Amino acid sequence: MGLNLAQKIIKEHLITGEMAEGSEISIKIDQTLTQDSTGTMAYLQFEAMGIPRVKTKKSVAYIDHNTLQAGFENADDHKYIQTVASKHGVYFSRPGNGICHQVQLERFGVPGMTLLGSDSHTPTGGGIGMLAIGAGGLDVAVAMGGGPYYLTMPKVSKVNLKGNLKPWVSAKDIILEVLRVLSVKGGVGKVVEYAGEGIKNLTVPERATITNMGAELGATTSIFPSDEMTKEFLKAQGRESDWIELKPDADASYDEEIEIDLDSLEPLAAKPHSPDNVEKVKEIGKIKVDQVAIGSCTNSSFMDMMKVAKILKGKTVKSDVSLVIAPGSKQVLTMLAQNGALADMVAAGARILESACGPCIGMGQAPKTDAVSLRTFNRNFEGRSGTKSAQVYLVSPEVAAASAITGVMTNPKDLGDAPEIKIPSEFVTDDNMVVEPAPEGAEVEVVRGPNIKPFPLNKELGEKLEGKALIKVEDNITTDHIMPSNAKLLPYRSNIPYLAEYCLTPCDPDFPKRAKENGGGFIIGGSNYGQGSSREHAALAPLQLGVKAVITKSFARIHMANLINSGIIPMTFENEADYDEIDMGDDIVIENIVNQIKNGSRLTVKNKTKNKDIPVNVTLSERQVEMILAGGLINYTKKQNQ
Ligand code: MIC
Ligand code: SF4
Repeated sequence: MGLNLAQKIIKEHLITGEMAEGSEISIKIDQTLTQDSTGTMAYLQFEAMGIPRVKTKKSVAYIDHNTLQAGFENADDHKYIQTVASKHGVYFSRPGNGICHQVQLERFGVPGMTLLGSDSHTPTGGGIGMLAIGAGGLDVAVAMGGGPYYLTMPKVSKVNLKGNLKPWVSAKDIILEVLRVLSVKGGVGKVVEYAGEGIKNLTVPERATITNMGAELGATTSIFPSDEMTKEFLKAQGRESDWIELKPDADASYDEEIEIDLDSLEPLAAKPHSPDNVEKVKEIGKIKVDQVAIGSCTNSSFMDMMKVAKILKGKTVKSDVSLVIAPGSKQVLTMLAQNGALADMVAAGARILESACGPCIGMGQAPKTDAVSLRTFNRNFEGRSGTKSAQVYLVSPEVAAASAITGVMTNPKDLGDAPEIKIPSEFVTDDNMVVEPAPEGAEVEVVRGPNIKPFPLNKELGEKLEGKALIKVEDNITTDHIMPSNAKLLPYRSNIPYLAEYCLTPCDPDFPKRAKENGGGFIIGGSNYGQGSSREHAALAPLQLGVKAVITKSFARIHMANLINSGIIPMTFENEADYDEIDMGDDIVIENIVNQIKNGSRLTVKNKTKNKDIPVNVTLSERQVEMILAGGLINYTKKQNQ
């Protein structure tokens, strides 16, 4: 039996384990990326490992998230990242150079290579045929040091694209349709591989929109083949020599297959407050719009921006709509400036933001109370925009631009003929905003501002775990709930004690206080707990507050790995109905836990308040068992090196 694309790249990079679905494997990582909101922690952890120089083919540190300098904190973190990167052999992408995923795709991505990034949208690189995976900062630090990346051998799902997109329908609508079909849990444990006639006409940036938002499926990653289209893109980026052809074997098999008919696809939108709450734009109707935001790592390519510019040209943004546009990279912004499209946007009344994440991570542009905000982004979790009552809809650049002009949610088909945008045969390439690391052995002073605080470390697991159920939350809790991010909190990504004061506060403002008063305890959650971002702060903040274990119906992949890395035990109810058997405030005990964990995956949790034994599963590999016993990955590594 032949191999599919994902299996081929995994096979090439396999270090340990068997490529049997569900078993733990480890792979070699060729490239890493970090960004500034997860990067400080990743480099602090890298430094703690004591490895002088990164061992990857290329590691890049981006500054793209914390770009509001309301105080010294972000600027301090940037200086730390720049100096620590230089010292240890990491390229540094300066603020202004663009969003990590967009720049990585344009300038560094190589088909067939593996990329590990401390950001959940790292799978953007799948658009160019990379096996690109998002992970916690500590896993990325290990990979930078040349260590393997451990993951569960995924299933591979094939998404067969049939036909061709009709005018005004775009790549964003494809991924929204996949989300509608599969849901935000549908990709867990899977790689989503795109195939079929329909992929031939999709350009690399369009493919990247699709693989980017595959993160919202909970997938390990998403990937396209590397074909003529990929070659054209790399050639236009002046990197034709990086191209190789990559496709699945003709007799490759897949664990599941879905088909999407591009011909019948229509403009779609994800309604509040979940990326899979998808409906046709024409069915949602002409609701009044207050804000439109165009950009983010999902939709900020040159072609996306050109579509927007063409729609805006000669028009004026409706008087009660605020339109903000953030081109994804310096390359994109330069080209828009050179060809006049930027002038068309500005003339129409668009507010141009720097090439960075910006409003996507709540760094400015919080909408007004109860606002309807249309965004070309990838996440519309409640409150992520900075305004809890805002109604955020995720849409394509075409729908966004059309609606900015009319002031109501608009099916762009109503505008008449669609503009024709061709991918350029040559992009403007100038990597002058990427700083090369200092030569090996050179003296580099790593600058640490007062904002950088030591991160919490867990202890060896004791004989018994005991404490209160500190909080009980429902299904699909995101890391934005667990560790919110906004303009006020992002500056503290290197200060866990401060951040911990806000842990889970969107669910319950008293959680941090209660956790501290009780000396820690347990979190009880529903299914897909921890979906969304890769931020390990969503594990480190609970650790700081003394959380010992999280008991849920199921976990999202990256968050579960981050919990284990921190030595917090992820447990799942054997019978989902037992979720009802624990209430907030109940006293919980797990006796003899070390032996229980060593002897198998089934543990007994005693709810002392209700006098009830509840069976839970702790599904860990042997390596993860050792990590939990040692109190997390750092303690485990130290122990191994003793
Ligand atoms: C996000 O989109 O939520 C982020 C901000 O990029 C995160 C990373 C972070 O929390 O810093 C992600 O997606 O991993
Ligand atoms: Fe940045 Fe938003 Fe992309 Fe996260 S999803 S990397 S915040 S643009």
